[in-house]
Amino acid sequence: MQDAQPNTIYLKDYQVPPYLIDHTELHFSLGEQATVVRTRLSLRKNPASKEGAVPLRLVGQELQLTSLTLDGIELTSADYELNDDYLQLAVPTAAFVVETCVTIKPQENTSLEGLYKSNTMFCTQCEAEGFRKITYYLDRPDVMSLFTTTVVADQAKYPVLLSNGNNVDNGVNDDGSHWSRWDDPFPKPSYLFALVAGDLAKVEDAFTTCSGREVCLRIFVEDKDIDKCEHAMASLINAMRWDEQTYGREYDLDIFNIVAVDDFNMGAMENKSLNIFNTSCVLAKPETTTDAGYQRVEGVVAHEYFHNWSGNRVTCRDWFQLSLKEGFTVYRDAQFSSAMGSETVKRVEDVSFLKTLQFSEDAGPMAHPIRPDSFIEISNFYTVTVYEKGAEVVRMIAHLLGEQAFRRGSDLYFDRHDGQAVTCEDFVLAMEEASGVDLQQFRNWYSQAGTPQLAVAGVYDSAARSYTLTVDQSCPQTPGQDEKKPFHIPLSMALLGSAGALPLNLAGDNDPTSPGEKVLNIAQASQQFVFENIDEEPVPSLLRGFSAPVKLSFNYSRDQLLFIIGNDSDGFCRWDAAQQLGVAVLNDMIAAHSQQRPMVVDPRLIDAYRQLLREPGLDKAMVALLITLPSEAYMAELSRPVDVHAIHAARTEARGQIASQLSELLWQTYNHNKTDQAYQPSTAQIAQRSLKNRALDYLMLLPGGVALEQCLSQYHSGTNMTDVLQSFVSIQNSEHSVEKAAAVQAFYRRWENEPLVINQWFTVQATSSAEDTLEQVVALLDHPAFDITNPNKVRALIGAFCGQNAVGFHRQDGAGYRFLADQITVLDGINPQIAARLLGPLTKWSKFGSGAQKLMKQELQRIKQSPNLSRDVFEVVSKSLAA
Ligand code: B3K
Ligand code: ZN
Repeated sequence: MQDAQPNTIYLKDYQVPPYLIDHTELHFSLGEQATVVRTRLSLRKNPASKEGAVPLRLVGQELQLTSLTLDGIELTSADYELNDDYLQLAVPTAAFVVETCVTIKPQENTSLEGLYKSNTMFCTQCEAEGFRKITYYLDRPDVMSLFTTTVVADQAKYPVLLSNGNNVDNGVNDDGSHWSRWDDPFPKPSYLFALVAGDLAKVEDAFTTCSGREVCLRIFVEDKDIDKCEHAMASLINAMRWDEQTYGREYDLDIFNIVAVDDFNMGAMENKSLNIFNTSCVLAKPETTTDAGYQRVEGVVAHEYFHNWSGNRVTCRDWFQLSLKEGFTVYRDAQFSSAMGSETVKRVEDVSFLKTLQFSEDAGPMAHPIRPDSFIEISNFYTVTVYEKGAEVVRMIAHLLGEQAFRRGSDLYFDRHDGQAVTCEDFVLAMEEASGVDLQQFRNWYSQAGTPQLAVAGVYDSAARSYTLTVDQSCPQTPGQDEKKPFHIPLSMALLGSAGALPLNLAGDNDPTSPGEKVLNIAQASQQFVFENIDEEPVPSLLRGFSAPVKLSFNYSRDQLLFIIGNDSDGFCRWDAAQQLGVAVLNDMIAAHSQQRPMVVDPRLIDAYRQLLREPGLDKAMVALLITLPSEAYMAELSRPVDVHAIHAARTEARGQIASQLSELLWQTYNHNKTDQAYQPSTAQIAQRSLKNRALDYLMLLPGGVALEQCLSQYHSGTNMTDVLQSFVSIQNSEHSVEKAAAVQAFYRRWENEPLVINQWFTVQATSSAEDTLEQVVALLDHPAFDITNPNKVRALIGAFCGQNAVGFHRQDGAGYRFLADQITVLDGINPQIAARLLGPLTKWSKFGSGAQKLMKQELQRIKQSPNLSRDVFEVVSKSLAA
C-alpha cells in the first residue's frame, strides 16, 4: 500500500474549509518530457470557519515543488512542511497570495487522473480528487474559485488549446510555441477544472437560448472521427432545449465545448464549458455504432450538459453528497431520454439494470446508502447506488410532490443555492418548502443502505365486497447497519378486474372516488388497506411504473401473471409480470436439471410469448423486451447459493424450446421487420430492429442450423452495426465452428481501424459461452489491438469476461478467479480506479456455493497481500473480505 493504513474519512467529521481561494491563476507549459505548472492563489480566511490561526494545508500528490512564495517572498524548506500528500505553511491572518511552481509528468500518468496524455493529446480528469495531481490546492468541492488559465504548448503538435470559460487572449512565441488564455467567470471547485491540448478537428453548431444568447457549440475529435459527431451535436441541442422547457434552465456562457478522448476512466466529465468525453460516448455513425450506442451518446451528452446546473452552478459541499448531483442528473437524463424515445421502454431498461446491478450491490459487502457515511477512496463510490438508486430517490420525490410542486422545488433549489456547494439535505428542504410535503421519514432513503422488501398479500371478501392488501416492509442488514427504520415508500397500485382497472374506494381515504390508480404511502412496518365496493376478486397491479426501488413479493399464480401480461395498462407491470413468470419457469427447469429430469418450459409462457408476438399495436421494442427471458445475471441475483451453470443450462434450454415452438411466428416477425430504409436512430426504427434481432437470436437456436444462412446474410450485408453485431453475436454463440472462426477474422479485418468497434469484437469473444473462452481471452491479451492502459479495452475484454460471462468466470477449476486476480494485480500499478472497479465480480463471493467461495476468497487474499496496493483496491478487497 502507498499508505500503511489508509484513513477512513467520515461524513460526521465534516468541517468548513479554514481558507477560501477567491482567484486561481494557472499557467501551464506543456512539454514532451515534463510540464511546468505555475499557480497563483489569492486566499483569505474563511469567515465561516471557527478555527483560529491554523496553518494552510494545500494537498498535492506526485508533484515536484520547485518554488513557493508567500505574498511575493520566496520560502525555503525550513518555512514549510512537505510530504507525499500535502504542503503546509503558516500564513497571515489577512488576505494573502501563495504562488507555487511544480513539475509534473503527464506522459507517465497512467491513472488517467489529473493531467495526462491520451494518444497525442493532453487532457485532464479532476473529479473527484485529481486536481491535486496538477498543483497544490484546496482540492475539495466546497472551495469555489474564479479560474484564469494560460496554456503554452508547441503550436505544430498542439494547435488546439482549451480550458474552461471564455478564450480571452492568444499569442505566438518565437520558439514555435503558442499560448491561449481562458477566463471562467463562474466560481467553481477544482474538480470542474479542465484543460485540453491537441491536434483536433471540430464540428461546430449554434444554439440560441431562451433569452436570446447565442452559444457556439463545438465537438473536438481526431480528424478520422469527424464524420461521427452529428448525433452528439443533435443530442446536445435537444438537451439544451429540453432543459429550458422542463426545468427552466438556460445555458450561461457563449461557448460549450466537448472533446472526445480514447483513454478515459468513465463515460464523460462535466467540466465547466469544456466537457471531456470518452470517445465511446460521443462518436456515432450507423456503420460503426449500435442503437444502444446511439442511445448512450444521447443520454451521456444530455447528462453532462444537465450537470451545468445540477452539479456546476449548484455543486456538492463534500463527496458524501455525490448523489446530490449524480442522482438528480441521472433522473434528469432519464426524463430526457424518455421524452426523446419511448417512456416505457426506457423505464423497463433502467429498472432491469437497477434490479440486476444495484440490488446486487445493495446485497453485497460494498453496500452503502446513496449518501455514504464514510469512505477510504471516493473513487470507489461512483456506484450504481449513488447514481441509479440516487435517481430513483429523486424520482420518488417527484412522484410524491407531483409535477408542478417538484418543478417549484427544483426552481427553489437552483435559485436559492446558485453558486453554492450544498448538501442532499438542502435539496430535500427546498422540495419540502416548495410543496408543503413532509419528507421527514423519506430522508431514511439517504441514510440507510439495502433494498427494502415489501411483502404484499391480498384477501378478497366476497360477502363484504372488499379487498384487503396487507403490506409488510423490512430491509436486510448491511455492513454497519444492523437495524433499519421503516422507509417512506410510494406504492403505486391498481386493482385489475375482468373489464379493466376497478375504481378504488379506500376505506378511511379522504378521496374515496379516486380513479383506477393510487399511490399508497407505505411508512410503517406493517399496514393494511381495505378497498370497498369490489365486485369481483381482482388481480392487484403493484409498484406500477416501478414507483420505488424495492423488492416486492406477492404470491401471484401463474395465471394471474398471465392476466397482467395480457391486460395491464401499465407497460412496466406487464414486463415485470413476464419476468416473474420467466423466473418461475426457469426455476422449475433449474430444479429439474439438478434432479436430472428433463427440463420443460411451461407451455403457458410460450403461449404468452405467442400472444405478445401477435398483439396488434404493441410497441415493437416492448414486444422484444417482453419475450426476453430474465437474464442469467438477474437469475443469479435472485438465487442463493448461485449455480451459474444450472442457470445457464436452464436458460439455454428454455430459449431453444421457445424458438422451436414459435419458429413460424419468429420467422414471420424477422421477415416483416426487415427493411431497406436508410438507418435512422429513430425510436420506431430502433424498436423494429430490436424485435427483428430478438427473433433472429431465437431462430439461430433452431436445430439443424436452419437460420444460419439468413444470419450470415445479415452479417455480410447489414448496413448498420446493430444488425451486424447481433448476427455476429448469434454466430459466435452457435455451434457452427467454421463460420464462427471465419466471422471473427472477417470482423477484425473489416473494422481494425475503428477502436470502438474492435472493443465490441473483444466483448463478443469474451462473452461467448464456449468452453475455452478463458483461453481465448488470455490469448487476446496479446492481440496487437489490446492495450491494458486503455480502460475501454480493459472493460471490453477482461471486464466483459469476468462481469458478463458468468459461466466462463465461474469455471469450476477456479481459473477465472485466478485470471482476474492476476489482472487486478497488474492493473493496480497502472490504473487503480479501473482495477478496483474490475474487482466487483470477486467481491460477490458469499453468494456462491462453498467450493467457489473458497476459491474466490483465496484470490481476494492473494490480491490483498500484493505489495504497494492502491487505496482503491485495498478498500474493496478488505471490505469484501470483512463481510
Ligand atoms: N461526474 C463524472 C464522474 C467522474 C468520476 C471520477 N472518478 C461523470 C458524470 O457522472 O457525469
Ligand atoms: Zn454525472
